[in-house]
Amino acid sequence: MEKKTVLITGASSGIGEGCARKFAMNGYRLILNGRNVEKLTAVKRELETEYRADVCLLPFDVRDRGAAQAALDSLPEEWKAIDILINNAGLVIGVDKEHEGNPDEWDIVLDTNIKALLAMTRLVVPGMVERGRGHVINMGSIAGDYAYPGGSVYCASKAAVKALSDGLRIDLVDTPVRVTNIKPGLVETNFSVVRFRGDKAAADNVYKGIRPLTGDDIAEVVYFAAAVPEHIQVAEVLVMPTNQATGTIVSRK
Ligand code: 8X3
Repeated sequence: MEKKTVLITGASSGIGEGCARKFAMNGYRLILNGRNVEKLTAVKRELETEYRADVCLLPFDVRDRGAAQAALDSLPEEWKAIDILINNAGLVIGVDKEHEGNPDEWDIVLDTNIKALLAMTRLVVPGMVERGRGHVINMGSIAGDYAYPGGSVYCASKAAVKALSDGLRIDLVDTPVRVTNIKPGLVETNFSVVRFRGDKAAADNVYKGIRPLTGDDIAEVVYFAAAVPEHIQVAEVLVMPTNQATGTIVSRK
């Protein structure tokens, strides 16, 4: 059987890296996007060595639509038929109140989490429709279900990911292309370090007294959504640690 091709944005660490590993061990061909070429190269080496995976690196900043278009155009012909797009790249900076936040940081968050996701969808999905097969898996968040203190702009961005996922599912309803919104709760990655602007102690505090999920745990769920038979569309998955109940209710020991 011909190998399927998956494109993962933000694949150099965290959930994206976990997804890269999971799809590599299941025989997919991987196109890995990120900004940190060194880290992407290390991931590529690991996947080639451990799983003999075919890996193509596509480093660019997802916020740069021109760079995204040029990168996709530059793919060798045999890599262009993308079966699964995992729109994973995303971030948050700061825990400021909405009326006290930094507009330049809002731009980075909203441009990455919303506009870049939309741009990647716009670039990749027409090919899926044309080929009559494909799957878009968006990385949403529990944060998109309800706002929490210090999360206003980030929560808004993830609510937008839910709306974009639902909208795309509506727009593709008469095609075989599936759309999934994965909504993780507490996952220990570099995410909180970036949120706290590099303050590692503050980041560690987020996961104190609870066993958080890992990027590999989320990859299990992403892969499940991709691997079920094609007549099954996993529309949404909310996934969190056992001792987390909502975006704000967590039991810590
Ligand atoms: C990340 C999960 O709980 O920090 O999307 O909002 S949370």
